[in-house]
Amino acid sequence: MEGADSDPGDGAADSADPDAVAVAETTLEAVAAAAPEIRAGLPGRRRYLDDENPSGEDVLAADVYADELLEATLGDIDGVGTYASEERESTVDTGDGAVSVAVDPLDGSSNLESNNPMGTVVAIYDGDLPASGRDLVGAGFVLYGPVTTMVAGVGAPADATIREYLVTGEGDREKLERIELPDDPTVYGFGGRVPDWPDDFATYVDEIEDELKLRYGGAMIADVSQVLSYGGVFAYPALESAPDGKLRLQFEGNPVAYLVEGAGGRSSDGARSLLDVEATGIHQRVPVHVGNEALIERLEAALDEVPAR
Ligand code: P6P
Repeated sequence: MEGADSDPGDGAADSADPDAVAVAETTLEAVAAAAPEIRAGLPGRRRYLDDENPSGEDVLAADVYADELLEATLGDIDGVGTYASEERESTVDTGDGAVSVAVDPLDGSSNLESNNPMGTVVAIYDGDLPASGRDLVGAGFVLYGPVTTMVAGVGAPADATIREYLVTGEGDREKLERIELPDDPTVYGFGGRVPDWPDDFATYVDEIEDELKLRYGGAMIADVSQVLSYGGVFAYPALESAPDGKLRLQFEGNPVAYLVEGAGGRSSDGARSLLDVEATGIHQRVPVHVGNEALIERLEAALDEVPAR
């Protein structure tokens, strides 16, 4: 199994508790180890259950399967004291560890029906939940695409080196490239419906849509993977019908902000880094915008007054 993500030469995670960083590394290894089993369980679990998750979304058999597998796997890790999931109303006490893991077991699971990419997102916080993104000591996502990959980093947000790994059939990680956002952005992808976008966001879209190619696939981590590969911007913005947007801070916003900022980009709720958004609940929603710094700066300039969060 491979060593820590933060290369000593890249400013190893010395501003986070080394014990918590070690737990983060173990957690990411465990998620990679579970990935082949999650992927193998998808074909037979494409049916919807007569159930909703705490965010009121329909639940697939695959969501429950991945959630239960991850709780069993991650809850056993020494140092992990709390397991939280998008699929569960409240946190699960898994022991006396100081680290909390927050997972979106299958981000974009509605893509199972159309056989489009989806993934598993994990955020590893040093402390109790809900937590600020500044308390992250690691984050990553597994992308179930044509091949299974993981994008991950460990350490405090400012210290993390973000890398891609190939996840082998045995659940090992083969280190690939360090990820740095390309300077010249190429793609954009925005959630919601045009009539539901506030005027200020629609103005921003008008401004950039002739410069970039539309890439939106309905699974945040697949769309963020496009941004990490080609440069650009992904957003699930505030909507007229949902002023806090759709995505959850603890399970989606914070980890992708950690990864994109670690890759040299920026994140924003419309006014500030997602990592600086106050944590008020484990299922709190937040508008998510991540990508190249210049595109995020133009977004923040285009938006009218954004409420303090
Ligand atoms: P919509 C998946 O359900 C998810 O939480 C994110 O992965 C994705 O970005 C978004 O919702 C897609 O939402 O409204 O386009 O189906």
